[in-house]
Amino acid sequence: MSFRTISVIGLGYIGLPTAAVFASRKVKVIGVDVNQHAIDTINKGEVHIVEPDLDMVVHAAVNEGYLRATRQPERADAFLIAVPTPFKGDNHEPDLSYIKSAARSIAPLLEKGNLVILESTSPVGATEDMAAWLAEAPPDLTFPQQKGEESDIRIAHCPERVLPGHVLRELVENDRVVGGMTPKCSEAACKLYRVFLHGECVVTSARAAEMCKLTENSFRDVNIAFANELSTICDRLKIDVWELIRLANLHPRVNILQPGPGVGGHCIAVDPWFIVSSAPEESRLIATARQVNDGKPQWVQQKVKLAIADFLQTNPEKTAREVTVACYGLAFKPDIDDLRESPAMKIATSIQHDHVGRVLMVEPNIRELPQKLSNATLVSEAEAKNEADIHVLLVDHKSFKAKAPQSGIIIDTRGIW
Ligand code: SAJ
Repeated sequence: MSFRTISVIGLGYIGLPTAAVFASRKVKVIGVDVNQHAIDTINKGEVHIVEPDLDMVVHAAVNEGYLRATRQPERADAFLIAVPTPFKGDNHEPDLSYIKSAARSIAPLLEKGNLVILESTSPVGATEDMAAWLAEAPPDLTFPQQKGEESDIRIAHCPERVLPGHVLRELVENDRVVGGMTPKCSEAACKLYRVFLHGECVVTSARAAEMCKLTENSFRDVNIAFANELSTICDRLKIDVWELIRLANLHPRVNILQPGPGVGGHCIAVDPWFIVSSAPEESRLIATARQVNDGKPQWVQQKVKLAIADFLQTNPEKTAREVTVACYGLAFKPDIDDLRESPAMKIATSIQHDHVGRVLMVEPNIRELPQKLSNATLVSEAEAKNEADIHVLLVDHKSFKAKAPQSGIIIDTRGIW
């Protein structure tokens, strides 16, 4: 099996860097997306997402003719599906509609010997579902669920595990869990990733690979929930949680993560629900951790309300309308511009909604505030530090660490001031 042409379906935070890295190894890559703006941007050699150095790699890949983006899927030797898998409804059921439509869009193009890899983080069983959707179209091809090792089409799940902000390095260096529907499917997938991979390809079943990815993110979520719970306990007991964690972490077998305003992003706050929804009675700890982390923004909002009340009590000449609140950081984690699923955004939006006085926003990584925050004002860090009465630190961006505000009440959800 040789891979002269690879098609990557979904050109987002995972698909685009993956497509660009394959193309940088001089493999012809066809990127497919439903977003016309993304396609036009990529075909100009530019990027529609922020990730360090990605612009350079995409620019080179497009200019040298190895990467091209299109709306319509085309024939290829291997297809890599990297589309979103959000959840839906109150029970946080996984929404596989993007995988389904990606699978159905490539099914009519499949040819004997093709490899299809699902990279999207998925609930256990999703690769088998995808295989069934792929098998709906071509009547003359066989699939692993029907013919095992003799199948015409190879199918595997190889979850991405890269950290936003470090994607290009981690794509190449991280070990890869490769879950083929059969051993030959795994072998084909490993061969494909070895085009650029420096890490190991570790082979398992598709179901174990699905569960492995969910486990990694649930592990982190549960551990952050422990830190977040400690922070609210310490607040009640009047203990500095940051010092406490530093002290406890001196123990050789203790490694507590950092509390914050909640858990954001599209992975850690989502993936644990896929485990919970497939085994609700057994996933008590994982579900509770989700609730602890999801409850943290509200706890911070309450702290802000109490701080405003305190401020008014010590400054009786002022009315609430004359109190200025500043929020520092809106992104879902430090030193990125991604505001989606951000607990900081949730808190800032509620402050803007509840507070009658001025609300200032400091976010050095964006140029204008999103629509949701249209009643607030985007200002520099220095202006906020000069003008605000209440300072709410929500994201530990590097630039914020230099100096704490010298006056006013500080609510530091990250422990840097
Ligand atoms: N956070 C804390 N305290 C901490 C660490 C993180 O509050 O000590 C918060 C962050 O501020 C952020 C959220 O957790 O709001 C998630 O950030 P993150 O840096 O932990 O993870 P992500 O979502 O950027 O990327 C994760 C990674 N998974 C793990 O580290 C197990 C990454 O490797 C995955 O590829 C990615 O999810 C994904 O795509 O699934």
